Amino acid sequence: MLRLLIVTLAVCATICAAAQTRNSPMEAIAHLTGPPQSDNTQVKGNVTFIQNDCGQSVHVRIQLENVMQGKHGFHIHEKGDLSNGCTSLGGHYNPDKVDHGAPHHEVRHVGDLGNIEVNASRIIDITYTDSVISLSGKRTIIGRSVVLHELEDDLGLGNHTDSKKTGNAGGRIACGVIGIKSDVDEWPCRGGGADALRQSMSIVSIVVALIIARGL
Ligand SMILES: *[C@@H]1O[C@H](CO)[C@@H](O)[C@H](O)[C@H]1NC(C)=O
Ligand SMILES: *[C@@H]1O[C@H](CO)[C@@H](O)[C@H](O)[C@H]1NC(C)=O
Ligand SMILES: *[C@@H]1O[C@H](CO)[C@@H](O)[C@H](O)[C@H]1NC(C)=O
Ligand SMILES: [Cu+2]
Ligand SMILES: [Zn+2]
Repeated sequence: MLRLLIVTLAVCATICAAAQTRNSPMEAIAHLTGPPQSDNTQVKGNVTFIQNDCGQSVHVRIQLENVMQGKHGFHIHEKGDLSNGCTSLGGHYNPDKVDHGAPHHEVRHVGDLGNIEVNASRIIDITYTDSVISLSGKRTIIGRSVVLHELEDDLGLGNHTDSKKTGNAGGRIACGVIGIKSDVDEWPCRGGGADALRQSMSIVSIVVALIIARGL
């Protein structure tokens, strides 16, 4: 009986450890294009997202060209539906139904990534980290979209009526749907996924072990 108990606990420990180890980061990509601008050029490029494990921050790299110099609102929008170009992607991804804000604000839409500032080269290549968006879990941004706006996002601080909804960032000059890029078989934390199963199995084995121990 004691041997069985030890074996059970060992199995549990192995499963628990397996649930905490990831071999490679989760990676996603969106390819962006947009409608012709006033000078007939189109914004193009990509945005990549890397998250090393569920619950961790996401590293965002934005590589775009043909963007007009200046600040442009940059958000995750709720839908991945391009049937009407950038206009059918819905509003800012906002599962908490709160006001629009800046990335560093306590109150913000999940999708509020602030502004990007483009210099005279009209090319941008920047990387930053956000701790609110996620590639995993119930609120994954996979299947949603990125949208670049014509104007500066006022971060909810302006006095326009749309300030607390959209940041009054104007039209949509480029967009793309966020898809899986990395070679990862299992995406953890997708509500009730493999992780939850592993966890409940671990709990079951502990309970079984305790019952056996009592019976000794
Ligand atoms: C993303 O865009 C940059 C700049 O245009 C390009 O060099 C890079 O190859 C692109 N990456 C992918 C995966 O398409
Ligand atoms: C303009 O931005 C690009 C891309 O982010 C950067 O490589 C370049 O050095 C910048 N140019 C100036 C003059 O700051
Ligand atoms: C807010 O409105 C006032 C009066 O209409 C205007 O003078 C001011 O520039 C506006 N501020 C911002 C940040 O838009
Ligand atoms: Cu937007
Ligand atoms: Zn917003």
